[in-house]
Parts: sequence; structure tokens; C-alpha cells
Amino acid sequence: MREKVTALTPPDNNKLKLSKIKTTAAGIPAALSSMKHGITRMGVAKTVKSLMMVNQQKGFDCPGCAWPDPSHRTTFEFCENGAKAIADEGTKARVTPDFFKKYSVQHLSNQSDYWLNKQGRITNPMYLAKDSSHYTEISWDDAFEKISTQLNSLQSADNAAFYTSGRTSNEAAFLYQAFVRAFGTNNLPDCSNMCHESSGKGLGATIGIGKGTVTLEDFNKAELILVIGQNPGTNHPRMLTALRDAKNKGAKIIHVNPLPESGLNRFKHPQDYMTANLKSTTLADIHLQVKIGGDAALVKGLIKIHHQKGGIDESFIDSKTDGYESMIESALETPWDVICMDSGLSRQQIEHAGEMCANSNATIACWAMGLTQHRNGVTVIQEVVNLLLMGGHVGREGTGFCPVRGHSNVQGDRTVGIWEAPSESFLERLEQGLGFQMPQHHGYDVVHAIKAMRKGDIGVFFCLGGNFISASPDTEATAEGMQKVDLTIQVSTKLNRAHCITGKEALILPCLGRTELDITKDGEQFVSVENSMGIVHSSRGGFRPASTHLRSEPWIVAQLANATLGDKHLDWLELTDNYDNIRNLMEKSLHGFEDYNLRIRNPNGFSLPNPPRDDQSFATDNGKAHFTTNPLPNVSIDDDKYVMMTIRSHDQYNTTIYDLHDRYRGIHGNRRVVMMNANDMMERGWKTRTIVDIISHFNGQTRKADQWIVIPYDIPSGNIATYFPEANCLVPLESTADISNTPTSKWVVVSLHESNSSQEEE
Ligand SMILES: Nc1nc2c(c(=O)[nH]1)N[C@H]1C(S)=C(S)[C@@H](COP(=O)(O)OP(=O)(O)OC[C@H]3O[C@@H](n4cnc5c(=O)[nH]c(N)nc54)[C@H](O)[C@@H]3O)O[C@H]1N2
Ligand SMILES: Nc1nc2c(c(=O)[nH]1)N[C@H]1C(S)=C(S)[C@@H](COP(=O)(O)OP(=O)(O)OC[C@H]3O[C@@H](n4cnc5c(=O)[nH]c(N)nc54)[C@H](O)[C@@H]3O)O[C@H]1N2
Ligand SMILES: [Mo]
Repeated sequence: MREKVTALTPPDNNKLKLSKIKTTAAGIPAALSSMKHGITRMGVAKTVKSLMMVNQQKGFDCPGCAWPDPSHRTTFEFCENGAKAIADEGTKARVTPDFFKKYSVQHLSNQSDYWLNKQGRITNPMYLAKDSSHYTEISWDDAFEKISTQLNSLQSADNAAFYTSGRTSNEAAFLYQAFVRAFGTNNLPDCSNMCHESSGKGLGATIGIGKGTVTLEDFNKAELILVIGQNPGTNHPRMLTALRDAKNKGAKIIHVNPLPESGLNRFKHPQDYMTANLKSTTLADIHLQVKIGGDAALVKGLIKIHHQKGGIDESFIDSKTDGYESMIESALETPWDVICMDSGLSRQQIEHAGEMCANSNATIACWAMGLTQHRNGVTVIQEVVNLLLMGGHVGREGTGFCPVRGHSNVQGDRTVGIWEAPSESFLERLEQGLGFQMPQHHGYDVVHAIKAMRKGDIGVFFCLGGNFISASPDTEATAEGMQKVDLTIQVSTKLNRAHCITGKEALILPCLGRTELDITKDGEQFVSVENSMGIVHSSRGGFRPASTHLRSEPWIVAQLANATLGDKHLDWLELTDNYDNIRNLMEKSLHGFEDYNLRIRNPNGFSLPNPPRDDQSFATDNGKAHFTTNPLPNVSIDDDKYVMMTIRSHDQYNTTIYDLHDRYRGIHGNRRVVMMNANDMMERGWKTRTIVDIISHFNGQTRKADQWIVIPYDIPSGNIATYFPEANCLVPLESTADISNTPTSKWVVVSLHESNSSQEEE
């Protein structure tokens, strides 16, 4: 019998240690940490070899993030957190069939995320039968037989959903969407729905492409760089090198964030020590410590000042845009007291930053989850678009939009068809290339997939990577839905909570990671990925796979398709003998992939078409970039409540917890903390380490998470921060961004209550 499993992340009951917030990012501690993570998990030789292969032209793309590689690379093109991602995949530890014999699913679900990940690489396909307590080994053939039987017995293809996480290569993702559409549905939810969906929607509607418009070279030409709502020191460390270089060439940087994130303060490139250069660089010229959700108000203020101080590109506005008059009128009508109240900033601070915008001839705006995961995620990005369009800061050197993507191929996955709401023209081209008809009606995104599961409308849920249970909002609601599904399948490298909270039957299909050799009938294969700046390039693994039973993602998808549909749509198996075959098909089916097999062999890859960047043209309804007029969001909350954002620590990759430290923020050993303003703590009579329960409030419903440790932190009054995935149980399923439907992981209204029992003693 299967016993009750735990969907909520159990705490690691270690002692919390606090140290000062770091003012300098990277430096020697980062170099040491890279080596330590590598050596303890992979050994010395593999650590050195892997660090020399990552992001090299003949090596593999770092699975850490989607930041691009410079065309003139050094021998070491990695950062501390990329090194951790590689060590995590290259670990010597193994999760074998014996491991699953020893531990029941219930036992596993009681372990923390940190423990689960630490157990190592999954070595064999595993099956969890209905009502059974343990996974048992299964052959690949039997696994595909089970999946295809279930898929083919569904009433409608729409009773299946197919999730993708953003590490999947272009080749695997393209084949996967082709299979899903041949099967008959557009139910292709992906991690992007929880991530940069708001950026895609916001940019698509205004500049005609849902992607960024800058290149790495633009950073060297920029006069002003806005870094809004992101923590590059932790999540995109190689971006700090680009910011440092920009800074050395005279650019100014404005950091907009409720937290004083260390990376934006001072940066010391670890490799500088090799040249005995001991200086660190100050990055941000000003830090605007905006209140959570206050960016829309701030940008309205910046627009007002920009308008007043000049620097407006009238000829660009006249010839290439529309909507300026109404946008500017609305900004000018917005009273300063509202702007200051909502943003939490003084008029003087905004004036200073606004003048910097007006004085810059070349501005770049970068952002990440601090903007996208809000109810107004789409419109706040459109405010940033308004600000840059005013000065014509797009499609010129040193200017443009830079949504900084998360997963290393999340952008590529969408480009090649992982899209639950495909446009007619996209489908038409796919149909032409692939030669079969596709379903036109849109499918489920992440939140709609969870709702469909909860209604019992999903019979098969297939996940190509990721950790759906822990990444999704409202953990308990998601778990309830997942447990109603008949069969869930996880294609995975490492153990995670999604292997514990499953459908009635479940399969784990273990796959090769980015760093591993992929050899097919036709020899060694490489795959391709697209970085955050629209450059498509190759990635080739170099290590012996963690187990002989592992298979590549393209192979797994092709077997799945063949078992389910036979070869009536495509010869799936032949396609994966040699990935050039898949790329030939992609060339025929996708815009911008001409001569794919040739161009992907360029050492630096190639750029996809990007009309705003290429020639300042905008593929919108009327060929103009649109200024938009957006009302300010309502950011007022009751006096006894706080706004909570759920963020990443320095030692995690999304739901993968590498370790229990958040070095730059000075938080060590325990992740169950609430970062809180010291005055707010005093008002409640709370000291450091007071234990509280958090209750989130939404539409009259409440959700509760017990036993969190309060610590004082440099954060605006009324705001608090917690780590995800622990706090995900507090993010309401219904609380999503308008238009993009992204969960509002950075805007959760909560109350805090001193807990009766104490978790730890000093
Ligand atoms: N090492 C490592 N690298 C990663 C990841 C990882 O987990 N670990 N994850 C990858 C993925 S998938 C992604 S999407 C990216 C995520 O990269 P980030 O977006 O940098 O990640 P978060 O930790 O969510 O940080 C959000 C930042 O926004 C700020 N913020 C929150 N709310 C607001 C707001 O209302 N306004 C403003 N201005 N700022 C706000 C927070 O203080 C924080 O600094 O990183 C990618 N890279
Ligand atoms: N509260 C809150 N929730 C959030 C966020 C937040 O900021 N706050 N951020 C959201 C964001 S931006 C994102 S992108 C999502 C992330 O959501 P996901 O992408 O679903 O989650 P990950 O934690 O990145 O997935 C980790 C798992 O992927 C598997 N994996 C790793 N490498 C590979 C590989 O090469 N192939 C395959 N098949 N599997 C692999 C491993 O088994 C690992 O356990 O979470 C979202 N959830
Ligand atoms: Mo993400």
C-alpha cells in the first residue's frame, strides 16, 4: 500500500548562522567554492576537465543559465554557480534500483530537497505500480509500452499534458512538440510559463518579438544600464563580467531592487587574481531600493523626468512608433505623491535616476523575475519599453531590451515549438515542414494544467525534465491534482520531489545530462541551444554517462513517439540516428533556421532574425513599435499584512538545493528564514530568530506555513523575503499575472504570527 506522501518541503533542521551581508561578489571565495563543489562531488581530475570544457566552442553549454558566451573566450568561461551546476550533474553518487528497494516513496518524500538531490544520478528506468510503496526497475521497452497504452486509451488527446523544463536541447524539444502535436494536442506547459512569460507577452505586443534585442557587444557601447528585479551575482554571475566591462568603458548602472544584492555592489572577477589584479569594481552607481511591486510607479516617475529634461528621440517616435501622446499624458497626470508612495522612493531619488535616463545616448534595460512574477508582470515590462522607446533606445548600438533568461535553453525551447498557445503562422509553417496537420486550439499552460489535473481531466502527465511539484505554485493544490492523474512520467537526471508526489502509476526515465557523451548508431552527436540573446550554438558533452542505462532526450522522445504513433507521421527512430536529420527537419519547419546544419557548425553559432535589432523594424500589427498606456497597479495592502517575495539563495538551482548557504546575504545552514525590516520587527517586539508562522491571504482564502525564523534584513518596511521552493505552498494558484498567467511568486500578501513552539534554540 502507498502511504501518505509529503508534498511540502521538509526543513533541514540545521542551526542558522548569520554573518554580515557581503559587499563584494565573486573574488577568491567564489573561485574556492567552485573548486570545492567540484572536487567533493566529482573528484579533482573531472573537475579540472569539466571546467576547461564548459562554454568552449568544442565543449558543452553550461547548464547553469542562458547568459551568452563572449566570442573571444578565455580558457575558463564559467562562474561559481555554473561550476556548481556541472558538479551537481557530474557527481559520483548514484541512485540505483537498490536505492529504491531500500527507500519507500513515503520515506523519500519525508526527506528535504537538499537530501534528495544529494543522493546522486538516477541510473535506471523505474516504475511505481498502482498502490505500491516502492519503485521497481523496468526495461525501456516496457516503460514505453505502458506510456503508449495509456496515451492511446485516453478519450481525447487533450487529456494528456506534456511539460518541458528549460534545459532540454533544441533537437529534443523540436521532436517532442512534433510528437505532441501529431498525437493531437497543444498541451505543452513549460517552465517559461512561471518565468519570463510576462516578458514574451510584454515585448511581443509592443516591439513585435517576445525576446531581447541586445547582444553582448551592446554592453560595451552602452552609456546607461538599468538592472531591474534581478540578482545576477547569484543567478547570472557571468553577467557581472559584462557589467564590469561596460563600467570600465564609462557606462553608468542603476540597480532597482528591494534588496541591496551584493553582485551589483562591488565585483571582483575571480580570474583577475591570476594576473595579480587585486582591485574590485563598483558596479551600480545608484541603488533604488524600490518596494516590492513599486516598479511601475518608479518607471512612470522616470518617464516624467525624462520628458521634462529632454533626450527624447522625436524622429524615431514619429517614424517608428505610435501611442506616444496618450502614454506621456497618462504619465504626466500621475501625481508625485502616488509615485513616491507606491515605489517607496523619494522624488529626489527618482529625479536623479530620471536625469541619468535623459542624459544617456544609449540605454539598455535588463530584468528578470522581480518584474515578471507580478500581477502586472506584462504591463510593468511595457512601462520599461515606454521608457526606452522615448529615447529611441532600441536597434542602435549600446541600446535595447535584455530580459535575462533563466534555464540555459528556455528561450530555444519556445523558438522550436514548446508553446501551448502557438500563433496560426507558426503552426502553418510547422505543418508545411512536418507534413501533417496540427491541432489549432490552444492548450494548457502550467496553471491551467494544474487546474485540469484537479478536475480529473488529465490522464497522462509527461515531464521532460524539471520538478513540477516543487516549482509550481500552491504546492498542496498541485499535489492534489498530480495524485489524480493515472500515469505521470518524469524524464530526469536527479532525484526530486516530483518522483515522490506522482500519479496513480509513475515512471522515472533517466537521461543523459548536458556534460555527457551522446553516441548513436551514426557516432557522437551534439545538440544545439539558444542563449538569452538569440544566438543558437552547439553543445557537445564530453564525459562518460553516469550509467549505461541512460538514454538521450531525443532518443527517449523518438521511442515514445514511435511506440504511441508508429511511423505514420515521421520516421522517429531514423531521425535520432543522427541529429543532423532532426536539424534538417527543423530547417524546413521553423523561421530563421536556414542552412541549420551548416551554420550550427560555426564555432560561435549564429543569430536568429531579430527585426528590432537588425534594422529597427517592428513586426507588430501596423509595423510600428507601440507605446502603451497602463494604469498603475493597486499596491496597497492592509496595515497588518506584508508583501512577500519568494527568491533564490546562492546555493540552489531553482528546486535543486546544492547546499544550505546564501553566502552574499550572510545566511547559513538553514533556509527556513524570513528576511524582515528591523523596524518592522521592533514594532512587533520580535528579535532575531523569533519563530513565526506565515499565513497568505488571497480572495478570502488562507494558506499557512509554520515555523520560520525571522532575521533582520535590509529590505523596505512592509516587505519580506523567503526562499522558494519552501514558500511555494503560500503562492495561491489563482494569483497570476494578467495576460501571461504567470504565478505571482514575488507578490504574496501575508500575515506573520509568532509561533507557539520554537524550532531551534540558541
Ligand atoms: N545559481 C542559479 N542560477 C540561476 C537560477 C538558480 O536558481 N540558481 N535560476 C535560473 C532561472 S530559471 C531564472 S528565471 C533566473 C532567475 O534570476 P533572478 O530573477 O535574479 O532570481 P530571483 O532569486 O527570483 O531574484 C529576483 C530578484 O528580484 C528582486 N525583486 C523581487 N521583487 C521585486 C520587485 O517587485 N521589484 C524589483 N525591482 N525587484 C524585485 C529580488 O530582490 C531578487 O533580487 O536565474 C537562473 N539562474
Ligand atoms: N515561488 C517561486 N516559484 C518559482 C519561481 C520563483 O522565483 N518563486 N521560479 C520559477 C521559475 S523562473 C522556473 S524556471 C521554474 C523552474 O521549474 P523547473 O524547471 O521545473 O525546475 P528545476 O528545479 O529547474 O528542475 C530540476 C530538475 O530537472 C532535472 N534535470 C536537470 N538537468 C536535466 C536534464 O539535462 N534533462 C532532464 N530531462 N532533466 C534534468 C533534475 O531531475 C532536477 O531535479 O520554477 C518556478 N517556480
Ligand atoms: Mo526561470
